Amino acid sequence: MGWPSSPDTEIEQLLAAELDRQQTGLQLIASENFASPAVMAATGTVLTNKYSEGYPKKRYYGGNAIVDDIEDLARDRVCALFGAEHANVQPHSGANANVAVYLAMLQAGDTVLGMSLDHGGHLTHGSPVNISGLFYNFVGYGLTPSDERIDYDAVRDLALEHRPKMIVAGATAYPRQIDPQIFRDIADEVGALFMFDAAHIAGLIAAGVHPNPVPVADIVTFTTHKTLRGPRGGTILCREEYAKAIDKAIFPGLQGGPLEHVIAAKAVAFREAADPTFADYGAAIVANAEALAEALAKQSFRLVSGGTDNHLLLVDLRPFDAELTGKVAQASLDAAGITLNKNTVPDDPRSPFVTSGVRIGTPAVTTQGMGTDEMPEIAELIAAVLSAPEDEAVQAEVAERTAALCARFPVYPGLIG
Ligand code: DSN
Repeated sequence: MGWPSSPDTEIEQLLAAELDRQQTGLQLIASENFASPAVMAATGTVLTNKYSEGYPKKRYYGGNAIVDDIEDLARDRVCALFGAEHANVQPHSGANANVAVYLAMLQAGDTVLGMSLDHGGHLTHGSPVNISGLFYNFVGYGLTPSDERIDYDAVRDLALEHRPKMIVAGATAYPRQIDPQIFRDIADEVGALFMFDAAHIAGLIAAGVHPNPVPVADIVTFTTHKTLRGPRGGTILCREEYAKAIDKAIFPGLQGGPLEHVIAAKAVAFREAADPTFADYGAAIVANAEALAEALAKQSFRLVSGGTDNHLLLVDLRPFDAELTGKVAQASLDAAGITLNKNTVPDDPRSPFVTSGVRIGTPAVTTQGMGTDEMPEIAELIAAVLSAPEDEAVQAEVAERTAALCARFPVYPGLIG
């Protein structure tokens, strides 16, 4: 039996609508990006048909000689990109990558230091509703109130007090550079393992814009679809001594068959990130974030920590409008074609479903070619909407201006869905 001959018009229409949404609106979610046509093409290949549990040369099913070459290429490329000894490119997501590390390196109940979610960490860094917080004894560290930067002294004090088996660095809503060496020194002082979750900044590291944690961390995890601009998925890099345990934790510990079409796309993305132009891209992401921060500050928004030195800004809305919540801001900006996410600010009195802030990222707009000249206009559009968050006429007018701006920077010319 063959496949149905009629096209799936329902899905076709939805894909076309999503392509239109992505191209006519501003994509400012800090963890998103536009993958290259080559990356997207690799995900749509016959590799989706193949089962390949195991690892190159050690598979459970036949027919994997070519898949082995693809996975080896992905592993070699990512090791070369970051200077790593071993890579596992099979994690389906960053969350899976992190949980696999815990499974490999910890026993249930072990103590781990991680950045608190409400200070910019991640669910998998010990949130009580996540497997990390349910199975392990995570102790949270956070920011110094005065400058809203990681309180490294407190990290050291907590490490000395709790003697963790592992210290996790990395964040999802932290606009500043993270110093891997300070974490390494603290981990060494207490005999802990050091894991760096580089999900948000992997692209900035590959571009040479942020320090590479690989030489000092025992294990580095990241997603491939954020600043790194690859397909959705995760990767783990580690020292050779942990390779066996990490591989075993991903399969058979946590996952089944790897997504080899995604692994091929990861290989494509790793090659793209090794291209000399990627360094310019990484620098442009940060320059745009700085310019956007400056422009938003001029519109009376408060930037957590006073600004940024990575790809994201955390905006405290309260000085702009004490009544305006992140939830309302996200919805009204969405209606104007500006996509970002509500986010708690440090010590936010509002819940994570409401929040007093929004998170804004520049990786996607930078990919489409916007530069520092466009950032004041983006800040102006955001301010116009948030000055009258319930005003549908303002939203409609800004949606038109947003579409006009985006039309000058087409992302996928010729693509129809
Ligand atoms: N969802 C990602 C982010 O937006 O930061 C983290 O997993």
